[in-house]
Amino acid sequence: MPRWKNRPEGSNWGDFGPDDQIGRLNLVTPDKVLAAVREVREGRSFCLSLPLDFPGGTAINASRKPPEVQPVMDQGRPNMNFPYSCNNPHHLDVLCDDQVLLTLQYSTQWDSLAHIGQEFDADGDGVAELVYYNGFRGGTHISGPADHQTGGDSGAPSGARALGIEKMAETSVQGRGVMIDFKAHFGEERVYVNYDQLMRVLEADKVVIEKGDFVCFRTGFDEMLLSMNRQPDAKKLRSSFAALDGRDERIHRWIEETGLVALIADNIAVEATPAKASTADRFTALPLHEVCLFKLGVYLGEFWLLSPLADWLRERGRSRFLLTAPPLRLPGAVGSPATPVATV
Ligand code: UVW
Repeated sequence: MPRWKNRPEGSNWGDFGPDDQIGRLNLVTPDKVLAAVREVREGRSFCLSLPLDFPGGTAINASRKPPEVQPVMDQGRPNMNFPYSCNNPHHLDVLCDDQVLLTLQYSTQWDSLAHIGQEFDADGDGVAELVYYNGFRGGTHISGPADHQTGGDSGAPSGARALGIEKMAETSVQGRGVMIDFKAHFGEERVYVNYDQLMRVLEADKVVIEKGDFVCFRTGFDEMLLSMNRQPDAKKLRSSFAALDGRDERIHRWIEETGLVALIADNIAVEATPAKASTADRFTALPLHEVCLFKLGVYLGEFWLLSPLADWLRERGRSRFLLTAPPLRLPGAVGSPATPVATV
């Protein structure tokens, strides 16, 4: 049985196959990787991850907590600076072994295609289901301990049995990155960047986006966040910097038509949040998340450290680089920290 009869307007469900779980990553062909490798001219690399304990605290998002690193316990003893001689006087080794309680989308991260779905009538029976990219279902494929519609327990373990972040990791996530430098054009001003403004930036900087590209937006948010040194002023951060206007339908069409694989930004959500008001009775709070994750299988990268790379590229009149950015191959997770590398 197909999982859906109705596909959302403007979506590509089924175009990569009825059971596709990787979306636009299908477009990163060997030729695309070779084209990306040809962007490497100086052999210099940039780490595109913040320290994973940034932003710091919970001011940016009350439900996402900073990582807690703890020692692994062995028979009640913490495995930090543990001399093996405690167990065997002949041994010289000293052991450190740790574990972490990690909110996977706290800091530099990827959203998997299981991160945001929608109440949508995919089976055409007149009743909306909880549905994700390519018709995978909440409850059946992606589950959590609570059934929020009935208010009861679901009895199911938490996790994504389809569309999980491991599917992304299995592709290696390597290809051509392209930098779009909003900071250079808009400074620190809070701007909801619409399609016309985006096109003007691309034209001014001679940036060309092609099918299979990973598209990065440097806004300047990363520099301000780092300067706040783990005590973020959320109000100031949220009222500064340019970000994409997720309600602009011409931006939706641009994402659809370019064939880009991912939108990546140094800010909280790639798109400007809160999104502009909608007049519809029911509408998405995160319109670019809807277009990208739910409709098109386009990935979102957030809280990346982009400014040092963007400055370096701009000084040399360049915008393209080799990007290597696998998430954790953690089965069932819906997001993941990343330590992306740009090579130029
Ligand atoms: C939400 O905040 C719901 O998502 P994201 O972290 O992808 O912006």
